[in-house]
Amino acid sequence: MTNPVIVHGVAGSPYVRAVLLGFEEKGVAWRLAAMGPGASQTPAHLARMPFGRLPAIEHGDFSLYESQAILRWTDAAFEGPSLRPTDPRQAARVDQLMGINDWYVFRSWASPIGFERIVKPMFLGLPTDETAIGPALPLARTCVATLDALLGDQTFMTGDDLTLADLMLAPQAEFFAATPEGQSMLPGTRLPAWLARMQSRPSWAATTTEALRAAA
Ligand SMILES: N[C@@H](CCC(=O)N[C@@H](CS)C(=O)NCC(=O)O)C(=O)O
Repeated sequence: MTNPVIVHGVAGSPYVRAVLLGFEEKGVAWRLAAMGPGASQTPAHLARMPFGRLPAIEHGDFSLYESQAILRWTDAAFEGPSLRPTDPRQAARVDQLMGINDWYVFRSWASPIGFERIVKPMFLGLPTDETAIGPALPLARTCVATLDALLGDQTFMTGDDLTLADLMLAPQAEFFAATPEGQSMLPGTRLPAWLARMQSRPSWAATTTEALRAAA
């Protein structure tokens, strides 16, 4: 497969990074079609992704949005190491973790906490709204405790092998770990060591914000 998957997104977005990690781990060629500020709400992007979120991908005449779907398609459509176990219980655990990512991790670690602490002050020039963070702290703590318990002493989230669950969760974890709330909640759990294992992979180095900006 020589034509690259076109990924519409921005460098630094955890969801965009999750799908890029999937392409890297499978050895699939991709190209980031970098979007500018506010571009997610333009008619051109809304035609690709009616909910105005990132990423959306195109491959030949096939287009797709929703990161879980993109990751599952990537795993099923391309050669390379399998990123979803065949064992039904382990596969169910992967699906559970991907659901936890979308429903609980994103809604606390990423938005509001990461958005208020990192995106607003560093990228939008706006002050952090402290009142938005407090209500998210209980859910953020539940996410930390739950993911730590599910990880346990395993290498990856569901066992010895890297899966789609690791690829979705690790970018969110790195984002959260850069906030004061993450720096207070994560130490003492097994999550920092798991994140370090993810950060040591070649796929991680190939998808940093710096690497994406250099390739643009
Ligand atoms: N359910 C979507 C969520 C994607 C999402 O929320 N992406 C964030 C960036 S990490 C986004 O689009 N934020 C709004 C924006 O950047 O304009 C998916 O799984 O792809």
